[in-house]
Amino acid sequence: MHPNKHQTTTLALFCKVVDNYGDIGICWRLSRQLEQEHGIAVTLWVDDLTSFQRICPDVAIERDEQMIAGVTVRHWRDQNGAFSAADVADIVIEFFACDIPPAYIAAMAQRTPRPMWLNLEGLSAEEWVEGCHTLPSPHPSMPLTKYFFFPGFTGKTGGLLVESGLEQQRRQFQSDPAAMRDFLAKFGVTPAEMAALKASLFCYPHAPVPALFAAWQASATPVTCLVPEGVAGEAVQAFLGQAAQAGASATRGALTVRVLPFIPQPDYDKLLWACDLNFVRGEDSFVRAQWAGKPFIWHIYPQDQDLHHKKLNAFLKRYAANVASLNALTSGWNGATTEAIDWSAAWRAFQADMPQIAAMSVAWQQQLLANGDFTSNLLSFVNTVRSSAAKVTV
Ligand code: TRH
Repeated sequence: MHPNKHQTTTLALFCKVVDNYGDIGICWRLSRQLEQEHGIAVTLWVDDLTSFQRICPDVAIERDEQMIAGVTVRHWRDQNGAFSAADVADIVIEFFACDIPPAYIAAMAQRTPRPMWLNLEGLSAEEWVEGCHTLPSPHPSMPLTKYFFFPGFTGKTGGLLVESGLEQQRRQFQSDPAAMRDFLAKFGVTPAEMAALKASLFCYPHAPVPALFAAWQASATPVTCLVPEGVAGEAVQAFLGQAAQAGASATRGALTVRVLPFIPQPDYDKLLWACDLNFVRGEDSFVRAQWAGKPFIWHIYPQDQDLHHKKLNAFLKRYAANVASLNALTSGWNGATTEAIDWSAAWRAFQADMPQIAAMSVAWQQQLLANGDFTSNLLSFVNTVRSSAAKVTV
């Protein structure tokens, strides 16, 4: 529990795992931060404990209710639960418009005072986000209002998830070569592999990994690619000539590929800090790569009709408008360009720009931090709505 506060505010966060690990990854970070930094009693309702366990090995998948890191975790099995007004939290959050159980919504309408109800949206750098952030949506039949809350890259959005001690932890880790060495050695990374340019690889299965591997193999300087088990399985297996299981590794030309276990979330953050370059995807690892302060290449979650290309370009425009090599490699990685790519040339150009990109990321972080952190912004918004509702009642 937060040392200075009584847990007077309660919050229920409903998380439906659509696929992969980002939904629960984000909800889990948010839950922990609400509890640890704001003293809020959080209940995290999650429908898929197996995915949760992969990023948080403390999760017992057979349990209906458990307490992990001060957060009550409830297995959200179905929509049939029975709830009364007393079961409803002060703040109710649904993640990515997941449908919370009808009986819970009915109980929300019966509770006095009404809970603050928020829908947390996905991250996008597109401009329309600013216009939709914090918009109210009255329930069609019940006396309830839901508010949309968006993460984002500007001061007119909710900002990004970032824990208050994160920057200091990262700096401490990155300034301690022995800690970084021990961390990587735990996963079997050898001293020679550590001495090379280290790149972590997390992407969707359709990424052009074979083309990148070929460019790295032909690289003038050695590259170590660290890939968690289950990521880019086919391409990694083809490179290794054996099953892509944790511990497997092979070297061809300048490239060594090593398979790591799929690691707990805090270790994944450290992996990003320990590498020189990170390939990340989706939303949560994408944000963490920005806090790592290292060059990164984003593999965006694919959407129908290539809608994600717009989203990708909106981000690149804000983040890297002036760095041609970063734009080129990212566009190629995401299949967002019609031009044929010479991967070796694209890699060489990007590698030459890496010091400049790393320096640029410091200013980028400052810009993001100026927007405040997502969790505090969310709670300030809750307070603002509550105090204006109180004024109306008076
Ligand atoms: O897993 P993702 O692709 O997740 C999501 C979901 O697909 C979601 O439905 C979609 O809306 C969203 O992307 C855009 O990628 P993401 O968001 O990076 O989440 C991965 C999480 O897994 C993140 O919290 C880091 C964690 N992780 C580990 O804990 N250990 C690991 O070894 C790795 C590779 C990741």
